[in-house]
Amino acid sequence: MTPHESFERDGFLVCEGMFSPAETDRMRDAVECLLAGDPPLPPHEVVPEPGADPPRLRNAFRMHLYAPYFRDLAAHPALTTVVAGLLGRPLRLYSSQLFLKPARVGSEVPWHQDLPYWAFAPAELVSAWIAIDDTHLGNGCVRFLRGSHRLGVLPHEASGVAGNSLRLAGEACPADLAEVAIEVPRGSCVIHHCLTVHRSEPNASPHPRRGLIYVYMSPAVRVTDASRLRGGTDFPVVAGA
Ligand SMILES: O=C(O)CCC(=O)C(=O)O
Repeated sequence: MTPHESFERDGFLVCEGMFSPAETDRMRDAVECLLAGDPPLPPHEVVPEPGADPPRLRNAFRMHLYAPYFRDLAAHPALTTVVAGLLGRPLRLYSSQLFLKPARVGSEVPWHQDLPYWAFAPAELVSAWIAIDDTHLGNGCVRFLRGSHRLGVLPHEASGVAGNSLRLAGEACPADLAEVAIEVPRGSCVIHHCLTVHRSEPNASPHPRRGLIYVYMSPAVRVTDASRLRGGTDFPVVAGA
């Protein structure tokens, strides 16, 4: 089965070891610099971990707008070759995000699809989730419902969770889909469709579980409501035609 066929079947694609240990160290260092305020991110681009003492960040958004390193990394050929194979060219970057899941206090991410957060059509966006740390059941690895990307946009409701304001409503998702927990070594990349239902549990471990995410869009994607998009509507091409 080709990576494309596997992605079409499951709604996600695991690419173990996409980045070398040295590249992953560089990502980790860039994340740690960012957390130390270099470069500074505006307050509206970060979300603290609720109740953490001392304070910890839960999320950062759109780092590529503030830090050239994160902008350049979005165009890394290892990433764009696989993603353009799924979405086509020219490949555009929508956003970048950090899900930092700090040691012991990292909170859950409720079941959700990504597209209901955004204002795009058609549903031809994917998120490339890069593991800065090894991920496993004990530190809140991401979990997908296999095949859920074929269900269309499901009803969501307010979650009350900082950084993840939406969750799947009630019984929106059929219970017979298999939940797949993604345990991968650092440097791996897991790509998921914008309609694939996913979640993660709290991080109970003594180490952070940091995920760096790039969201890419196909050439066909258009904005349906610009007022709902933070960060503007200038989407850089990261892999040309
Ligand atoms: O990193 C996580 O725990 C969740 C990530 C997520 O929700 C996403 O990539 O859309």
